[in-house]
This record gives sequence, C-alpha cells and structure tokens, in this order.
Amino acid sequence: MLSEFWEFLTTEFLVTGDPLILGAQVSIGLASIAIIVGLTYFKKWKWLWKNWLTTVDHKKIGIMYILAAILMMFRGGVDALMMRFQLAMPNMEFLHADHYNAVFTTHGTIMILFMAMPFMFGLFNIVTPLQIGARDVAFPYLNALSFWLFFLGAMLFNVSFVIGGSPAAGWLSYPPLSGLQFSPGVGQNFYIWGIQISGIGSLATGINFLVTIIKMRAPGMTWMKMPMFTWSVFATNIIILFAFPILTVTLFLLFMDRFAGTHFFTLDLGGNPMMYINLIWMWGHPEVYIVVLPAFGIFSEVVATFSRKKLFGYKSMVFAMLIISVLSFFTWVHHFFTMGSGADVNAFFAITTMLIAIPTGVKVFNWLFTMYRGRIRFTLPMMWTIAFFPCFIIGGMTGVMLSVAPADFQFHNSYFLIAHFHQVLIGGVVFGYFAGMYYWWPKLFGFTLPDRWGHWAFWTWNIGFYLTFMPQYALGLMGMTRRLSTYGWDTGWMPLNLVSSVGAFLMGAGFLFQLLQIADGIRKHKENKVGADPWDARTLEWSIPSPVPEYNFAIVPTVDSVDQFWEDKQRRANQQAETPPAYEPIHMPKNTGIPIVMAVFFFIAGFGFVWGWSWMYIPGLIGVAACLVARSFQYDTDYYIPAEEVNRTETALRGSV
Ligand code: HEM
Ligand SMILES: [Cu+2]
Repeated sequence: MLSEFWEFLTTEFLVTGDPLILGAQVSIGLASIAIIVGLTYFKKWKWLWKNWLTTVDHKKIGIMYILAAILMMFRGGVDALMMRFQLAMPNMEFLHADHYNAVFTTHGTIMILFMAMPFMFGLFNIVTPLQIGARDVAFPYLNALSFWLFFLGAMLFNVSFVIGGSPAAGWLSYPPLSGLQFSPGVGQNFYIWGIQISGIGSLATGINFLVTIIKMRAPGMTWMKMPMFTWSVFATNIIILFAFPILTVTLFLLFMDRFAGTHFFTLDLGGNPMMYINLIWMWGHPEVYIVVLPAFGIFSEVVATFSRKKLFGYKSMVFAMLIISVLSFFTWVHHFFTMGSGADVNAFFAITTMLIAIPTGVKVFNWLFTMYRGRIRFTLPMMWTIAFFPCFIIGGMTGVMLSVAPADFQFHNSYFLIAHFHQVLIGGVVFGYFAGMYYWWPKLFGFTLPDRWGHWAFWTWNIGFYLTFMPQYALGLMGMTRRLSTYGWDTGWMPLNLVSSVGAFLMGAGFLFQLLQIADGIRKHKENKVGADPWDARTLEWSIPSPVPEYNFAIVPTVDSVDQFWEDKQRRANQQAETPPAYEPIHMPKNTGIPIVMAVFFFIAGFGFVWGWSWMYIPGLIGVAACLVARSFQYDTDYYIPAEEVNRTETALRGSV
C-alpha cells in the first residue's frame, strides 16, 4: 500500500529526473519557504490579508494583476529563452523533442492567457474608473472574484510543470493530439482546467467593465466624450462578452472527450476534429484583438498627452475600434486556409482579414497626425509608443501577406508566421502595455520611475527584438517550420538562428533592466515624488491626487468635453482660485475574504478534475457552492467614509505637493 503510494508519487505525481525541472522544484520550494518565513518574521500576514488578499479596491486589484503578469512574463520568457537556446545551433541536445513541445505550449499559453490578459485587466482596473470619474467598478465583489479566479487558474496551469507533467499539444490544444489517446498524461487536463477557471474570471471582468462604462460615467460624459482608452476597454469587453463563452464550451467539450469518453472531436461516432479547430479559432482570433485594442487605447492617450495636442480624428478612432471588434469575428478561417475549406470560403476569409487593415491604418495615421507639429516630449511612454509604429507596420504588412490564401500555403506553419505574430504581439501588445505601465505608474504610486535603467531597457528590448524576429522571416522562407525542436547543419539555417537567439537573450536583458528600474525607482521614491498631474495630461484621472485615495474622487466631476481636465486647466490658468469644496460622506464597499476562498475551492475542484479524483473535486465544488451561499447571507457589505475624513485626506494629499 505504502509502496504503491510512493511509486505513484515518484512516477506519476511529481515530475522527476530532469535536472532543469529538479532545479526549478528546488528553487520554487526555497522561494516559498523564504516568503512564508519573511511574512512571519516581519509579522505581515495580517497586513497582507487585510490590505491585499481581501481588497475590493479596483486600484489594488489592478496592481495585483500587473504583478502577476510580470511574474508570468518571467516564466514565459524563460521558456522562450530555453527554446532559443535549443535552436541557436544545429543538433543541440539541450531540450529533447517532448520537452520542447511542452515548453512551446506553456510559453504560448502563458504569454497570451496569463501574461497579456492580466496585464490588460490590470490596466483596465487601474484606469477605467478613474477616466470616467467613477468611484469604483460596477461590481467590486465580482471584480475581486475575477482576479482570484484568474490567479488560481494560472497557478493550476503552472503547477503542471512540477506535478503531473506539462501540456504539450500547442497553445490551442488541437485534438486528436490533445485527446486521451495521444496525450495520456494529465498535462492536457491542467491546460483545460487552468484556462477554464481563469476564463470564467475573464468573462466576469468583461461584463463588469461593460456595465461600469455604460452606467457609471460622470455626469455629462456622453459616449462621444469618453476618453480613448475607455473606448478601447469598451470595445475589448464587447469582444470578450462574445468570445469567451465559446472558449468555455469548447474546453468543456474537450474535457468530456478526455474524461467521459464522448467523441465531440474525434472521428469515431460522428465527432470531428475540424469542429474543434473552428470553435477554438472563433475564440482565438478575437482573442488577439482583445489584447491589442487596449494597447491602441493607450497609444492614443500617450500620443495626445506628449504631443500636447488633441487626439486627431477622435470619431474615426472610435469607429475604427468598433469596426475592428466586429470584423475580428469574421476572420477565423485564415488560421487554416490549408485545411481544405475550398476556394470560396478561403476567399471570403481572406477578404475580411484584409479589410481589418483599413481601420487599423486609419488609427496609425491619426496617431501620426496627432504628433505632426506637436511639441513632442520623449518620455518613456512616448518612446515605447514610437517604437511601436515601425514594428506594427512591418507586422501588419506581413499579416496582409499571410492573409492571401494561396500565398499562405507557402507561409503556413513556417517561421515566417512566428515572426509575424511575435511582431504584432510584442510590438503592439507588450510595447503598448509597457507604455501604459510607465504612463500610469506615477498615478498609482505617487512617484515616477527613473529613466536611466528605463533607457537601457528600451534599447536592449528594441535591438533584441529586431535581431530576434527579422531573421525568422527569412528562415520561414528558407523552409524552417514552426515547432521544430532541432535541425541539421545541412539546412544552412545556423547563422540566422544564432542571430535570432542572441536577440532573444538581449530581450531577456531588457526585462532585467526593467526590474532594476523598478527597484531603483522604489529606492528613490522620495526624490521622485510627483503631484496629481506630472505629465500635464488631459483626462480626468490626472485631476485627483497621486497616489489616488481609496474613494478616487472626493467630488464627482462633471464633464462637457473629451478633454475636460485639459480645458479646465487652461481656464484655471487665467482665473481666480476656486472656493474649497464641500465634501459629503462617501459610500464604499467593504473588504471580503470570500472571493479568494472561493477561488481556492475552484482550484481544489480543478485539481481534482485534473487527476479524476472524485474525493477531491466533489468537496471542491461543494466549497464553491458554500461560498456562494455564504455571500448571499452577507448583509453588511458597505460603509461610509465620513465627510471630515475625506476633507482630512484631501488636504493631506493636496497640501503635500
Ligand atoms: C522574448 C520574447 C519572445 C521570444 C524570444 C519568443 C520565442 C518563441 C519561440 C522560440 C516560439 C516557438 C516557435 C516554434 O518552435 O514553433 C514561440 C512560440 C509562441 N510564442 Fe513566443 N516568444 C517571445 C514572446 C512572446 C510573447 C510576448 C507572446 C504573446 C503575447 C508570445 C506568444 C507565442 C505563442 C502564442 C507561440 C506559439 C506556441 C505554440 O506553437 O503553441 N511569445 N515563441
Ligand atoms: Cu487570426
């Protein structure tokens, strides 16, 4: 009995034998012990629980999202570097084929679902309520729950690395490869449940922010007076609302195939793998627009602020965004032009794909026109925005090349594609979120990040980027296919691959410089303290103190133009001082531990399903239900901040700078 248990533990449960993984296990263990000891030693458990784990404050939730995203960027980045190390030279024996499969699968999944998505949700959380003059999101409790579902879903996915084995069927997990027959271990189950749990959180966030934007805008802020970033959040969440339910159902059907022996996606008994491929891309293609549209919103804010000009073509920007969000649902077949849909179907999807270039082009021109004759300041957010243009223009053009269905028979599954999508995902999404992080950092923390390490980071990232991905276009045309774990000397691919790998390590260095920059910034936070409006910006979030008090706006603003705050400043410059405002008590939601506890039960249920242990998933599900019931009996969910306290906080915050 005991020996059976030991046998299970060492052969199936724990991933043993690989020195890389062993090293990771040891370092995860040590890091966890260090965190627990540290928190105990400094007596910080209570502080952590009260201020962070149970918070419903959208700003703190936003910070936690971004922290998690940076952590995941590290994990996904290490995966990327391992792959590039393996591919640097022919016949390398660093990662063997199976391990390589696992690494590109976790890399892709983590980068998109557990890095880009939380980074984006973090920025939504931090910025949206502030830009529309609201004191919170529509459903603060649901917002906390969404975060914890994302986080524990991500953790569930990540433990597959050391427990049970990683998924290895690609980031979209096509059957039959991802079915029981060809992926008999639990790796695919981790994929299904990690994404399923965090996906429910994403859907809830989408609904939450749609309602927030529809219902909670400051008086006077009509649709056409909404800031551009908020518009991008709105467009994005509409896509989430329609796309994520498709993912939920698809993953559930895949789970049934693996768990209950159904045949939705295998050819026996009338199932069909093509159905999976259609479904997953009906979510997957919109997903890439989900992550890129908010970056467009950020560029719009940054370009206007640092060119000191009104955003050029506001209305056309809004329509372009909405058109992209609709079109994004009509292009999914471009991911499998080669799988025999026939010429008519391919032509339709080729044309819809090319059409997206038009609204996107409109946006690029609007940004350039905004900069034209502006008084440009080359701050870090602006630098990342400018770096985005060439990158996205090349990436966009290669995208149009890929959308030519007959040409795609050549490019399909080659390194040309890898270069294309990294160019738009890194140049568009990652650069965009960096711009946003630098832009709103002082609003959140009350100090700016010093430029020195920031400039190092900027240049190493950018040079590294072109070194990594430009050779890959050529490699693709030379016949190198994606998901290839090694190649021979006779291919002639060595020099370009070597350059590509050197570039990847430069990007890794760029990431480290950013960590240094943040550490340096925290160390010098007193010197770099800033007031409410360090950038001389245009939108409402800059009208309140930095860092923002928990209630955001002491007095809810009224709005009658897109650049209300900017115009107020112009007016104030030649007017007398305002009379001190009369504060009123502010209604706030109370912290609650239920979201994190419920997400832990989701984790337990998910882990149970991964292993098919009914003794675990049944209690897990009961726990989830119990949390729902407990919440419905929680009557004492809010409180008021008295007017005097608001007054005190405001005087302290505004007086100090
Ligand atoms: C330092 C930057 C990065 C490097 C060096 C890098 C490198 C790679 C490599 C070598 C592959 C595997 C190619 C293959 O053998 O097929 C890959 C795949 C992939 N990467 Fe990245 N990557 C980086 C950043 C990103 C980012 C930021 C994202 C998303 C936001 C991303 C998303 C993906 C996806 C979705 C795949 C496909 C995975 C699959 O085939 O299932 N990567 N990347
Ligand atoms: Cu697509």
